[in-house]
Amino acid sequence: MADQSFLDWPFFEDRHRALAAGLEAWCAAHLPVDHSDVDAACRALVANLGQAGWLRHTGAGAGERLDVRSLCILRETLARHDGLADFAFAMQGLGMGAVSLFGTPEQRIWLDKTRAGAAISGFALTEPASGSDVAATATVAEKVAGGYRISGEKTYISNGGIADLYVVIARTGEAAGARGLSAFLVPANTAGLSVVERIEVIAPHPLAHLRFDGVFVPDAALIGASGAGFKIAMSVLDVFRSTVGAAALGFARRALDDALARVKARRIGGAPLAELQMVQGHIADMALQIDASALLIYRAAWTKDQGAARISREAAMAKLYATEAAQKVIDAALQLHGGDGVRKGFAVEGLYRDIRALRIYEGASDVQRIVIARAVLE
Ligand code: COS
Repeated sequence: MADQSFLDWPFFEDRHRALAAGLEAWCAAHLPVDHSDVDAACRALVANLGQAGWLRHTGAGAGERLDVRSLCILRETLARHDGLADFAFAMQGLGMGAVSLFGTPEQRIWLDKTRAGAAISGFALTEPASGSDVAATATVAEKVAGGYRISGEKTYISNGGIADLYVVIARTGEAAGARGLSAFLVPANTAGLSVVERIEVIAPHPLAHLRFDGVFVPDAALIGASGAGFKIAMSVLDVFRSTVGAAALGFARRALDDALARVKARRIGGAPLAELQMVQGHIADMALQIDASALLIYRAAWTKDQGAARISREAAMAKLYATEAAQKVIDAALQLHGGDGVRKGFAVEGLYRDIRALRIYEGASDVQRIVIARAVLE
């Protein structure tokens, strides 16, 4: 059982401790799942997480607010048990983040479905020629009578291929660059929207390249104000970037747990590996990086939950530090496993693949450095 002492920190309320205990019991009974068919596994995970009530936390209906500490506890715990379960959970939040923060009552009806596990969502932001540079978005939403026609390509879209709806960022042209984008809610079965390619990656999950070929959406599909798409996307990322850090933290805690079991059981020269000072040095560094990650993540989450309008700096620090630290922790855990570390069937082998993309998606590490530096220089 991973260290839970962080739940005594002043960032948390009793409801968070109850949430962590309840989810821990659920995870022990239901995870990990079979990953051999990731589409089927993700569909089943969304349905099961929805039925169990955990997906309720991924969205905010009218008069509600996203509780970022709960999101982080949920992601950390799910990731510790099964990376795909964390993915299925997280995407319901990221996909619908714009609706939770800025949606109309009519758009929020979709939230009832995604929060119940009855619909799957995706966030269509990245494009072939604009990943880090959102202001360079080329997908166009042309104003026509009664709505918009969206044309362009989106790539690396998580849940692409299995999603029931996407939030799409497209250029509406109110101004050049960041000030000329808008956000739209687009059901996946809308005419002209197609999956061009399914993308396979080192930690398999549903991922696709999408094409929008004159996709018509009504005026009611516009989320927030026209021209506000960049700020909407950034506000969503402000909330969810700390949760990416939390997922990395969950992976790192699992790696440390497995490394501890290994070095206590495995003997060398007649004594457990754990008695070697060089091994203890690794363990100390791993534990330190885990606690530092947790402090940054829950600082960011708590700050947002206290009502801060923007937590760009705190969220960027949490994501940058926690994802980079988790990579090091997992690498050390793998090393302590010797040959077994790279062998399929050992959790550290999967964690080694699971962690890598977290240093890239929702803002690569160098983007986080830009965000932090700008905030500090201000
Ligand atoms: N919340 C609200 N508003 C924000 C914001 C935030 N977190 N971040 C920026 N803004 C506002 C700025 O205040 C600015 O407003 P004004 O035009 O009124 O001054 C506007 O948005 C443009 O901001 P900025 O000048 O910082 O835009 P840049 O193009 O320089 O943004 C970065 C640069 C790299 C920070 C941005 O493009 C980014 O985060 N990229 C990574 C995207 C990403 O995570 N992609 C992965 C997608 S996987 S889902």
